[in-house]
Amino acid sequence: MLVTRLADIGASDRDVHAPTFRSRRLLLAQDGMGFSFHDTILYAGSVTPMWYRNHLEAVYCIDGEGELEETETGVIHQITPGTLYALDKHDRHELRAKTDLRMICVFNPPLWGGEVHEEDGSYPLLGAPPTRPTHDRNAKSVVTGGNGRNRKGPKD
Ligand code: 9YT
Repeated sequence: MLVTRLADIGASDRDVHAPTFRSRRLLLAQDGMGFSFHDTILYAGSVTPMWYRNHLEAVYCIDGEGELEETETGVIHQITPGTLYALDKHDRHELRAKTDLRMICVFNPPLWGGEVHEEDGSYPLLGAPPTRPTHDRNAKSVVTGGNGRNRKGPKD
């Protein structure tokens, strides 16, 4: 079992600052879950165009208010706590935060950490996620400070 806490994520590649958002990455590829799990704050008044060509992403709003525009069609969705959207077609989109927006984001394949948006609003694909046995009863629990201790990187 892995146990990690937001409060323990220190300055590391798990805490990414971008011009329009801050993303704290609680689970990354090297954690072996097959997805990454982020707690992201998009800043009030910000506009973020995105296009995750290489990833599928599900996003669940837990705080704040905003607007999501599907770039292809111009369709606009209101984003409020309890709203989830899933980019199942690698959809181009733009997120406009009316207030600070707190979003829980899940990426498949998982990010490795440190990724920032490329010019087209995508994240690069850095490598295949590691696999781990799903029924290893002898595996030890891991409690991590969240800043990379106890965790393996893509080159390990
Ligand atoms: C929905 C959203 O917050 N997108 C931008 C950030 C991205 N989800 C991330 O890196 O956590």
